[in-house]
Amino acid sequence: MSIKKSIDINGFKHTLHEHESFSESEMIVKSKAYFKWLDTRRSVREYAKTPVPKEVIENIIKAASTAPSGAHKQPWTFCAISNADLKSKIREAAEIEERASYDSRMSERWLKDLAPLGTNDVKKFIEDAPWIIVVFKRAYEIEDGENINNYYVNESVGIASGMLISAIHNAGLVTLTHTPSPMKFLTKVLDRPSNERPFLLLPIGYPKEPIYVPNIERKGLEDISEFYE
Ligand code: IYR
Repeated sequence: MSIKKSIDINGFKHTLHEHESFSESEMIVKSKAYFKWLDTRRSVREYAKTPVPKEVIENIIKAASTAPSGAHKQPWTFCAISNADLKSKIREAAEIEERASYDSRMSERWLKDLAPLGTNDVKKFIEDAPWIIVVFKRAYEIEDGENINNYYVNESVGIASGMLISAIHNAGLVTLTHTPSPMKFLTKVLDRPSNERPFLLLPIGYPKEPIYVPNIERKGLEDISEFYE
C-alpha cells in the first residue's frame, strides 16, 4: 500500500511528516553532545562592538519562530535593532528604570542574590552589542476592529525566547536576558501597537575579549528532576 502525501482529518488537510529517528546508542550520543554544547552557553554582560550580519539575526529569529504556540497563533514579534540612536534611547530609558529598581524597588535579599552575578543599573551592553532583539508578546490580535485574545501567550513566547537563545549560541554569539522593569518604555520607543507587550530584551554580539563570567554552577540532575518509572 502506498503512503499518501496528504490526507484529510476532520475536514483539515494533514501532510505526511518525514520524521528522522535514531538508534538508542545514537540517541544517547546525540543527546549527550547536545547537553554538553548547551552547557557551554553563558550569559555575557560585556560586548565587542564588532558588527554581526543582518542575515544571521534574520536566521536566529526564524529559528525562534519555529517554537510551538497556543493554537499555533505565534503570538510574538521580534524587534531587531542595530540603529545607534535607537539603542542609545533604549539604554537611557532602561537605565532610568534600573536605577530606581536597584536604588529602592528591589529587596535586600534580591540584591544579595544578584551580587555574585555582578549585575547593576549600568546597561552599557545595550549600546555596545551590534544588535538587540526586543521580544514582544502579542496579547491579542486585532481582526476587523475586534480584539481576539491569543492563548498561553507567556508560555509560547517563553519557549520561543529559549529557542532564540539557543539559536544565538549556535551562531557562536552571546546574549543575556535583560528584564528592565517596568518595560513599558520599549512600547513607546519602538512605536509598537497596543496589542504588543515587551517580554524580554536580548543584546546579541561577540563577547568583549577577554571575557570573564561568574563562577557559578548549574544544579545537578538529582536536584532538578524526579523520575516516576
Ligand atoms: N532587571 C534587572 C535585575 C535583574 C534581575 C534578575 I531575577 C536577574 O537574574 C538579573 C538582573 C536587570 O536586568 O539588571
